[in-house]
Amino acid sequence: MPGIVSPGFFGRRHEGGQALPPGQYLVRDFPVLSAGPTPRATPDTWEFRIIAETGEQRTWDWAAFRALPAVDVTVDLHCVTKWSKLGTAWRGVSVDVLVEGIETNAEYALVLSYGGYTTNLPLRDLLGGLAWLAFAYDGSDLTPEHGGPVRLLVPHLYLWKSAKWVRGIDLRTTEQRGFWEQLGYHNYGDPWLEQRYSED
Ligand SMILES: Nc1nc2c(c(=O)[nH]1)N[C@H]1C(S)=C(S)[C@@H](COP(=O)(O)O)O[C@H]1N2
Ligand SMILES: [Mo]
Repeated sequence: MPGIVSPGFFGRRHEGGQALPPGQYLVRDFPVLSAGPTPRATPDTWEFRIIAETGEQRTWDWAAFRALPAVDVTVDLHCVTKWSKLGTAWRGVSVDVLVEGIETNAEYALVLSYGGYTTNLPLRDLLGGLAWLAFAYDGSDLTPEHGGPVRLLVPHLYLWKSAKWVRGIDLRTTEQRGFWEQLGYHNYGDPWLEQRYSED
């Protein structure tokens, strides 16, 4: 008899019918992983900037950012250190909304955080409803240890791509590797292909 177990219960299924990418295990808590101290970024000083390869820039302060249309998203998180958390609930602004109308030929993005963390990905992986600037988690303001006031959320890639304390995105015609990518993590980081390290 269909419909007894909600299909959402185990999280969204990948094509293979699995909820968990290879090599991952489930956690119920929400681990904190930061490469350095938690930077002080507060709404009164927070700014977010997109810079295109042409030099065109857009900047939002907190009020302008929060005036943008926001959406609720429920997604699964997969960390390269092998924990996965299914069905996490966020509220944020789609990156599509921020990039809309910017003239660019860029194929690459370098994401910049307060505190100096960076991560890189193809620009198309930030667009088409795949990525958000998240400011709330589980119905509350995003806490500093999880990247508040705002973090990037790119759940289809390993979680190191989801930069906490995000402050900007550079749109680039050439690729520049970010913090973990320079240290030997995979350049793309698809959890379903187990792209953990650069040789994977
Ligand atoms: N700015 C910044 N963003 C970051 C990190 C970091 O050290 N600094 N760590 C990354 C890594 S490796 C992971 S697994 C996730 C962890 O997010 P969490 O602490 O909310 O679980 O944040 C990612 N984003
Ligand atoms: Mo990570």
